[in-house]
Amino acid sequence: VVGTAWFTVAVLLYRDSQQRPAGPTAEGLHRELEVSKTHQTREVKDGDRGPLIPFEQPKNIEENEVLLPPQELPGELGKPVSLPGNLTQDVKKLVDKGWMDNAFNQYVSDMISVHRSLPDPRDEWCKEPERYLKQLPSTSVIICFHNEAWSVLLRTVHSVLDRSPSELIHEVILVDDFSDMNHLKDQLENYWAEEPKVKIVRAPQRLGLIRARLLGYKHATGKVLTYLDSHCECTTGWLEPLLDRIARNWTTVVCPVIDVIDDTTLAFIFHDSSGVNVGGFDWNLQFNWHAVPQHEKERHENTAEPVWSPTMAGGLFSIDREFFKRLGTYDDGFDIWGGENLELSFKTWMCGGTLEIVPCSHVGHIFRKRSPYKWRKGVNVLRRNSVRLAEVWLDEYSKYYYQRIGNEKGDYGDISERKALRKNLGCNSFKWYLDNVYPELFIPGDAVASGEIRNMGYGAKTCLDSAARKNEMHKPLGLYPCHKQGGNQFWLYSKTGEIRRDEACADYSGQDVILYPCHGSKGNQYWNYDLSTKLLRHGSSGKCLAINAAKTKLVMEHCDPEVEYQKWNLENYDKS
Ligand code: LR7
Ligand code: MN
Repeated sequence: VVGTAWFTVAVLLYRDSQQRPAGPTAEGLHRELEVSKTHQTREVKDGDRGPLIPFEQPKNIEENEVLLPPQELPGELGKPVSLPGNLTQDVKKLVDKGWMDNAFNQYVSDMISVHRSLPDPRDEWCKEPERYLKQLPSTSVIICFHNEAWSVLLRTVHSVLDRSPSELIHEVILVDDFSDMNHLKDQLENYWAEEPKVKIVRAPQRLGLIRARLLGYKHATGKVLTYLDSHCECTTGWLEPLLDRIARNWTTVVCPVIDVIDDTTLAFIFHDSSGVNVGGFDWNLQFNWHAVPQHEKERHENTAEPVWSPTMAGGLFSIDREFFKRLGTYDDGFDIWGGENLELSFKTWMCGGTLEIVPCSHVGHIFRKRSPYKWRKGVNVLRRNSVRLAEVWLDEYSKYYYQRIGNEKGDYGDISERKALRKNLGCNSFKWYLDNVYPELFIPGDAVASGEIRNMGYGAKTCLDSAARKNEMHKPLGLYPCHKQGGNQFWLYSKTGEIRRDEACADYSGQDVILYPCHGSKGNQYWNYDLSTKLLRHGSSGKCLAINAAKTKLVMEHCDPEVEYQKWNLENYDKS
């Protein structure tokens, strides 16, 4: 499941790169030049730059100062940094170790200033002086880490201190979740010894990110709490638009736009506000991104205005401390990673709050392709968290998640306190949430059949099988021996004749039967199932779905109700 989770993150990334324009525009470049003018000199501190690949320092400058021309320092203005091809063996080893320890290019990060400049990604709309309230509450910034790289952690903290009005930063709380890397011990304390705003809290044992955040919460005294991952970079003006929303309404929970910091080059890839996405989820209880839906677009005159989002990604958000408390903070039965983002999203909406993404606020995050740290052995942590989530918040809809995990709930501990919390808060139902906040979501109960789709030929042991994730779109739909575990063999046959899971639909246009994003207009995604013949006849081609004799491949054939390998059994087919 660790693999699954990481896979999903990679998929999210892929999806992002598909939906959002990449790289700065001409206007962006113009803004960059303006930024560089304001960053001509800067003090150099310990840890500012890794010593590994030194660059030429200009001569004749005052001690402790570097003349910028920022574009000549590696990574300034968020530019990509690449290593030369002719690295020595020793350097190569260091580069590999950096990747091993962190699942991103630590070596390259170490070359970049922990105060590096970034372009200002804001829309002009965001910069109008009257945009934000004059009196904003101050925030505790809580950053949890388990074994974070030195330069990356420092850059996160400096980006907060360097790019926020000082009076709005009540404190920065670094929660060390029982790291064992040496640089996170005395070296970290010494580094921040003279910065009164930065406090370090140490977990007595490995808590996992959710309980680590709760430990930060216990120490925090600011009016607002702002959570960040430990590998982020805040951009100019990131904080005011977040605090402004909370100042206007204490039950509003806000997220910045999460820009991508490339895991290889550390390039900061920002997105303009017209490309903003909102959060959703699928019935595997995995978070995903969506374009802003039409009904939400219609509420706005400008794309930079805050948008309502059904869910949050999880790591980067601000919330009023009292509101967080009222919502019962997080479920402290959640371990290590996952599910807490949906828990907080659902209860924010269901219990009287609003969740928004604020396009004027941009924070970068290093997206990784795998989890670099240890998870618990012998428990499926993510599933356990998700079952707790489903039991407490999903009402009768929890069954759709359980179908996806073969109805194997496992031991999920005691949830009575969490149920009592929900009851005492008098929260709305999950149905209310789906109807009012996330009407776009496909509800499996609206399907005619749900479960495996089994071919009747060659002993009737073969099922449709695909992970059906974003990066499998346009690839052939697979086959595998039926296993009765849900997962990649769980399909829905919709009222409109789609064979689908989440947003992937079986699609045939004359070549292979592939997965394709569901488009809802029948055509190549329309399959007519005849319960008496058990044939699945394709709409636009009139051919029938079948398997080859090796049971390795789907084929489309002239329909023949006499052959077994054209017949299919759809689980839980609703005959009414
Ligand atoms: O045991 C742990 N203890 C920790 O303190 C495990 C992790 N952590 C720290 C870790 O060092 C990091 O700072 O917790 C933070 C989050 O862990 P990541 O970076 O491994 O998580 P992620 O970025 O892959 O995952 C996203 O989903 C998580 C679900 O539990 C959390 O909500 C993360 O905060 C969240 N990250 C984001 O929302 C950033 C954008 C990603 C997207 C989409
Ligand atoms: Mn992260």
